[in-house]
Amino acid sequence: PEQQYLDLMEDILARGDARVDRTGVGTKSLFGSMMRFDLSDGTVPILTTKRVYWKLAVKEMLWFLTGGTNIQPLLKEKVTIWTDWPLATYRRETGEEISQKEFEQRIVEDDAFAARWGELGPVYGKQWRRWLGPDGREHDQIAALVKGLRENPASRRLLFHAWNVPELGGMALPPCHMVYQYHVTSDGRLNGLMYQRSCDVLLGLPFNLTGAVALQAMLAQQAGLRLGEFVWMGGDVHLYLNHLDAAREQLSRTPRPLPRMTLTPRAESIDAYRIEDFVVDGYDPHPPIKADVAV
Ligand code: THF
Repeated sequence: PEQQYLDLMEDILARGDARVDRTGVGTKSLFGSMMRFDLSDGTVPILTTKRVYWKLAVKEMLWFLTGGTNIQPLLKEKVTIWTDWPLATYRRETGEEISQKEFEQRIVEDDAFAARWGELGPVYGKQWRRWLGPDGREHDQIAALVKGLRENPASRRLLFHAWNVPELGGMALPPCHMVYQYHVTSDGRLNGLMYQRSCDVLLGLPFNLTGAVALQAMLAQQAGLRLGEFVWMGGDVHLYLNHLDAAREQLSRTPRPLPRMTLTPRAESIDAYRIEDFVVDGYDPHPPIKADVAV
């Protein structure tokens, strides 16, 4: 199963179109890709060819589910993967040469500072939990999804979406993993599909896969279903040019068996999960591979 990821990486190295992207770093890019992971045996695509900090990815997913869009709660949980964007804004607007550490500390300790500088705009959490309708009413897509899975499992409308066109301009970054759709089989298994319009294969994708399967496991538990398949689909799928050596290093490694993820006995709602509820067994990865994120 992990081989699909390595094949994708190799394919991008071999055939990717080298082009200049928004960040100015440059990428090698392919368009249109799919991977499928069978979750029914308990395994999850937490990659083994490098260490994936899966708790960070699950904490990020739990933060999305809170509906939050400020990085302060993430930083309180020691998740620093979203700091770069508010930090760049802060430096640009104030001209102050603050270090990342110092900026993060101020966000954590100073609520007013966090409110002013830690906000990402109406990103994932806002759209998932509080999509604003034209009549001023807010739509909780996640609550509607859980209800749909329980009451109407044969539905073909079990999905949620983050590409809220009129609000895109206010977001620090428009959503990358923008649609999640679910499907319940006749024997009570939950299949999930995530569509990602733009995918940083080295740094982002391992996190995005982990977050998506953690969400699928929570949804399955809430709806009394077992896990089926997870399908990932990518649009612009790329390796940043400063990640090519890291990718080659990862490709030189042999995948090990995927770990298993279980949830401790049932949280009473989709909002009640904590990081302690996620148990990953048999995770024996190769060493981490360091790389810088393009902002
Ligand atoms: N922008 C870009 N260029 N790539 C992305 O993957 C990405 N995201 C989110 C938003 N914009 C993006 C941010 N997600 C890491 C992981 C996920 C991120 C950003 C950064 C990262 O650096 N991971 C390191 C470890 C981090 C740590 O230890 O704190 C790693 O080695 O995995 C995709 O959703």
